[in-house]
Amino acid sequence: MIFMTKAWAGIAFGAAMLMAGTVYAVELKAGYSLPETSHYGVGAQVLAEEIAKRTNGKYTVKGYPSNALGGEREMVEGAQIGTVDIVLTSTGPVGNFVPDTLITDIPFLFKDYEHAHAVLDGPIGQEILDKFPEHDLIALAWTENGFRNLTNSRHAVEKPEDAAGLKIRTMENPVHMEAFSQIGILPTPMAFPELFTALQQGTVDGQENPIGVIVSAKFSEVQKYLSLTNHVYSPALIILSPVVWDGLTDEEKTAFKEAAKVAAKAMREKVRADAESGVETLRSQGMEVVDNVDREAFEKALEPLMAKYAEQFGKERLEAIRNYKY
Ligand code: EAX
Repeated sequence: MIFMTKAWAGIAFGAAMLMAGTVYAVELKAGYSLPETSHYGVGAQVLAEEIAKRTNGKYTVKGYPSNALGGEREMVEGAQIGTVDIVLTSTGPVGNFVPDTLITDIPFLFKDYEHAHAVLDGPIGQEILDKFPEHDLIALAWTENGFRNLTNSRHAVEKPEDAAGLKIRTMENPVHMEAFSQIGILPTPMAFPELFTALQQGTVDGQENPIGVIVSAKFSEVQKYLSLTNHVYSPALIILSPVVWDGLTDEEKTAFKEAAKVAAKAMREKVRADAESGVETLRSQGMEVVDNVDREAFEKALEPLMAKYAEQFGKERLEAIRNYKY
């Protein structure tokens, strides 16, 4: 399957469709990086219900949690060639495929959940989703991973100077790596499936993720300090393979998009609930929580990068996001 070309995958999918016309429903594989109990699990479950309902059972969705289909970068690659049908993923590695998403990964860009939702669900977000087909991917909807927070095994981090010198795993994302370097952190890009072991063995001192991810991935077992940095909003996407998309009727395409919107909303609600309850959970599991983080100092430390971002992404586009009315 791994070496299957897109054309072959298309033929195989076509054959499955013919059978669907007679007896079988078409089962789509939906991969994600966290357990079923996570926000991604909620998203996959709701997506499955909504797609089955809206296509009268012609399509079913089977979830593959916990990186069963590979890390997020591998799953997106799989979607491009049709070996993976659906991916629920953070934007982490997506900028390597669709560079237009990188603007959404800039630290301190979104002020709060409402700001992020308004921008991503509005014309700016839609413009980015429209770029996916040029890169052999279909983005059905924006959804959410959450605001990211720093954990480490060395010491409490309150301000940028405390973080300097730490070896921190980042996602495979150039914007994140650059931002961490700017603070004096040693960024180590790594796929999520390798992260728990890397933390356990001390290959890296820390990592950063939304509270719901830190809870689901059980990072409290291998990390002592949690700093509530909320340094960057981490969007997520529901991605469909173009091999599947090309075989859908117009009505089915609408059904898939509508289903993804419902799933995206359920996922966002779970992210919010986890962020609210998760800090206490992590504390009770023995993490020391730093809640007086000097966020202004972190934002200031990143200022020198902003001129570069303005050049890279366009000053007007950045301002349109920052000043978006919601
Ligand atoms: O999407 O790689 C990451 O840190 C992501 O936030 C995680 O896989 C959830």
